[in-house]
Amino acid sequence: MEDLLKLKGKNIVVMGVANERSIAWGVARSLYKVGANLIFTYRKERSLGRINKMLADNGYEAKMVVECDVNNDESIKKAFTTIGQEVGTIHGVVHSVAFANADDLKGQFIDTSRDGYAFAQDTSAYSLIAVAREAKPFMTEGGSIITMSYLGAERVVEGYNVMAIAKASLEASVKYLTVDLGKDNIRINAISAGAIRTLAAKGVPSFNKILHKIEETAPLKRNVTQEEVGDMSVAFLSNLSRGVTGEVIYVDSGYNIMG
Ligand code: N5H
Repeated sequence: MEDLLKLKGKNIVVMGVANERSIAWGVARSLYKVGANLIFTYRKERSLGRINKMLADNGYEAKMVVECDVNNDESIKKAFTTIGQEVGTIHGVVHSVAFANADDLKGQFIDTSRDGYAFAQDTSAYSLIAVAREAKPFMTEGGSIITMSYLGAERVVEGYNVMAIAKASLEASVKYLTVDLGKDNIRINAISAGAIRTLAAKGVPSFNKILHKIEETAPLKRNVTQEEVGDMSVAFLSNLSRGVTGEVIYVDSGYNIMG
């Protein structure tokens, strides 16, 4: 049978696995199904422990697990150099990382602090630019980069506040990065995932209400899963999407198109 995906044996870097609920873990599971080699990056020691346990529990093997603090240029450079030297060629990167101070997610948007704004931008949007820059020298066969966004980048979603501005930057960064990466046949796209119960969503009081509204309103009348985002990610990382770059695709049961 013809291999349409061409992901077997390809080296894909997955950034942002914190636990089983992480979207990045959904992407990893889908990538394992199609035979990719995975390299994970983590920031917290606690995440490293969890990743190793999750790999063992599921009988998966990672090619590498590497420390990477996306707030630090040196750390990003070191991580990708280490990966590049070990695996040779990087074929894809999954950027599934974001952070905003809890204080800036509470209360009114107008009260967003200068530091909190900068930190959310740095972690959630600038990090993609820095990662693309450091991955590029090792993506010598062309490749694909994906990042995770959310509807709040486009529309006012109550409570998303400082994160919304960071995701708007992230989506614009995807578009601007296409030009520099395109010369080397590297594509970059974003997936705008529907609401999924992850660690990032923990402690959000309105979260159940949001999930309910989606069940009622979305054309598919249900919420989406990490696996569904994972499968769309595989499409974006694979040869099937070779003519697509600079897109934001919604994996949200169609919720975003409803009036
Ligand atoms: C409208 C909503 C609900 C309200 C907004 C949620 C925003 C979440 C995004 C950020 C990334 C969450 C965040 O940084 C939380 C931290 O302040 C505290 N949490 C942590 O430190 C945990 C332990 C670590 C693992 O978190 C991170 N980020 O490292 C949006 C929701 C309907 C959808 C949603 C939840 C979107 C999204 O961007 O994740």
